[in-house]
Amino acid sequence: MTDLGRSGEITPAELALATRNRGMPLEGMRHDVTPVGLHYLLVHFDIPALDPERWRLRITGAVEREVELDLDEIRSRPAKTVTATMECAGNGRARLEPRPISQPWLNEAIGTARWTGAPLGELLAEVGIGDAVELVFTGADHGIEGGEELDYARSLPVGEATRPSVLLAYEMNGRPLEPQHGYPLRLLVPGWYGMTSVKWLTRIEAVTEPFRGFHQATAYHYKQSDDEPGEPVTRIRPRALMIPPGFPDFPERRRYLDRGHVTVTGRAWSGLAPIERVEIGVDGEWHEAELDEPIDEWAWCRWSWPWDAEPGEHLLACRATDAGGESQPLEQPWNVQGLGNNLVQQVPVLVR
Ligand SMILES: Nc1nc2c(c(=O)[nH]1)N[C@H]1C(S)=C(S)[C@@H](COP(=O)(O)O)O[C@H]1N2
Ligand SMILES: [Mo]
Repeated sequence: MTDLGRSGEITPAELALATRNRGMPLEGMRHDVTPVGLHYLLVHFDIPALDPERWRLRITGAVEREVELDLDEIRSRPAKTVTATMECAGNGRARLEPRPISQPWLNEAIGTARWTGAPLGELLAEVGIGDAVELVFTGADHGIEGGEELDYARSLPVGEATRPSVLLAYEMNGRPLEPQHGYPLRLLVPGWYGMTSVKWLTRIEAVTEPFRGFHQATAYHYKQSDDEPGEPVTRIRPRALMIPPGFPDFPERRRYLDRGHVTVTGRAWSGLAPIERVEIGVDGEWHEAELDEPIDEWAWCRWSWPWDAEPGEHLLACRATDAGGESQPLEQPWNVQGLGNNLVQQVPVLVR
């Protein structure tokens, strides 16, 4: 295995997805907060063109009081800023063999942003959601997926949706959301894989039965075959990634570096529990990295490890463990949709 994942023909559909959506180049991990243009991007259908003057958020369904809010009304509510690491549930998909056909991520579907918005729980307390079990979040984007024509929509149990860090976010890194990241308003659910944070939000519906829409009940499930229901994908599994050290060649991106002292650095995160430990592997031998404090409750932490690099070919690896004891596999389990693949990253390097 190399750092570039599996071979096998890339289909035209995968290539089209890969050119529309982008990953964060791993050297972007040198920033605590990812510049917006480096943050990963995933859009299923087309980016909607929403006029902020005409745009409204409707809160409907099993609520005591239905409301329709414009952007100024949401922006004038008490605001909160949360720095959160977001990761696509499909990150690592292109390493699976056989490779599920969807966005072919290797490692780079990640980013950490400072999201500002109105806490959702406070708004829900005002409209009253008495006997609702879930909230359904619908985006303005529309398309066909799984043979159905639909809007992008996902639900969350009430207890998760009302956590204090869950935001109706209108700013990313101190500026209005860019069109591709959900302008004018998106949901932000720290700790959960990215599909939960619905962009271009137009409707929140309180429901008394679990939502069965495609993006909730069929997509985003861990399964071994298409005819089993599988387990829903929820929170982000632990992962550590390193900034590949040295310099690359083009176009193969093999890594080269000079012998002697090298500080190997990267980031680690988990949506399940705080990161407790990061280990660095050199040719199969593991060493303890030094871990910094996370930059916010739901954001990644920086780690570093001093390496005295000897000439020759080496295989570097890194592995995170969180406070719940969850870690990363060395052999990757496969699933139909290619989700939650937090296989240990391996970076072959040539030391001169
Ligand atoms: N409305 C809508 N929301 C969406 C999506 C989408 O296609 N439409 N993609 C989801 C997925 S799969 C991910 S990983 C994140 C990506 O957020 P980003 O592009 O801002 O990084 O948005 C989620 N929210
Ligand atoms: Mo995603």
